Amino acid sequence: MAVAIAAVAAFTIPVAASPATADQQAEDAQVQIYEVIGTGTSQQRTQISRLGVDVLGTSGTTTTFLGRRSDAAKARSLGFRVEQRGDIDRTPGPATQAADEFPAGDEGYHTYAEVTTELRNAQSNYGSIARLSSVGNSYEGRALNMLKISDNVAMDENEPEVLFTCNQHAREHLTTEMCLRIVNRFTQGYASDPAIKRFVDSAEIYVIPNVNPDGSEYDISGGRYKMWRKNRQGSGTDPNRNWAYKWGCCGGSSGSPTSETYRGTAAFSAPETRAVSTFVNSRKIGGVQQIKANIDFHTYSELVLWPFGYTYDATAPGMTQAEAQRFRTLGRQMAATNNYTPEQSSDLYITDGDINDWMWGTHKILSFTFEMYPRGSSPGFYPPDEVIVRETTRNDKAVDILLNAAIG
Ligand code: CXA
Ligand code: CA
Ligand code: CA
Ligand code: CA
Ligand code: ZN
Repeated sequence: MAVAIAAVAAFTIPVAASPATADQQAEDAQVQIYEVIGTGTSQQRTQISRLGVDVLGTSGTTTTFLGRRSDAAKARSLGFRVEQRGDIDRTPGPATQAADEFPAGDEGYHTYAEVTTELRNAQSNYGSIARLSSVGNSYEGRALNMLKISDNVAMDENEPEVLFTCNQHAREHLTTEMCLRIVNRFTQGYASDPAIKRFVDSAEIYVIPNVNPDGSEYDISGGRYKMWRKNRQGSGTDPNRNWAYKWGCCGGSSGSPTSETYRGTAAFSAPETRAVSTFVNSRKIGGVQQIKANIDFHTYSELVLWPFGYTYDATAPGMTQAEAQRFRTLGRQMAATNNYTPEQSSDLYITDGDINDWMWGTHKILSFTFEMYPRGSSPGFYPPDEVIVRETTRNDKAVDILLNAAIG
């Protein structure tokens, strides 16, 4: 409670307060990386995430977050040891400018334009099994590209559907590469690999490589990374706190627009989550949801997560013991193939308005989050492009397990 009041005060008081010096303002605006020691339990990590700071990841008993000096002070006042690690320069560039490339040395990553080109190429090279569309537009007007992969791709066949989503969080660029890996594997492998052919012939696979293209373009604009997480609507909404199932219910998101976990003004106030959800809703045909399974890719921490995020309880209204067991079994099977750690997402910390809770809570879609490489805070969100192949192929078997679960 005290935290929420402080957050509100931070927005209302400065109007009347004596003006801060330029130096003070610059220092306040400067976000820094902090490590909080002694956060080995989900309750402790939830305490940190409830500060409204940007939790970058957790490793053992240390949680790394991005925030201001005042946030570090709040964590200390909760009794944690907090150490500063480094700081971030977010000098803004023009909002809608396309980024030509990733920062020097990381050109192997795909910009939004490069992703679009890849998807167009997939459609033109494999037109009978790959079809490019868009589920809508981002806040700044970028098409939210989606590639469908299936035999008879132009037809809506009676086949189980599976959705892969990537890049809800701007700086999690490795996830976009994961979606491109899925696209390339299932198109290029179709003619030669019988296992791939079986998946493509018996399912309808949807891939959305950039759920948050405005954010990821902003993150790489100007030739250096900005550690940006949210979309680019106002001060930014956290897409993964903006989904409509128990939105804002449980202290797992923030009502403050400058918070890194800002939930937005309403569920689906972000055009990006709204568009993806409208697509998913449209796949409910004759009362039957066609999409059976989903992986939403994030970085980092090497985790396989499942719902619910809003409660520590494994069972809840809409999640029976048998259903929870199904998530656990499937999550563990997938994690056994990529050596990630499997757990219910609230074992990490409480979230509300996340994608998995909505997919399962609203549509009974088996929805997982994969937090990809690395396990710990180095190299964090910005692994060198040399690791892309290794860290995306690492999930091939897990993706196949999910497809098999959907095909049944
Ligand atoms: C997460 C993902 C899905 C449900 C609950 C929790 C973790 C995710 C987040 O906080 O949205 N972590 S991340 N990628 O560092 O932001
Ligand atoms: Ca590139
Ligand atoms: Ca088909
Ligand atoms: Ca269908
Ligand atoms: Zn994320």
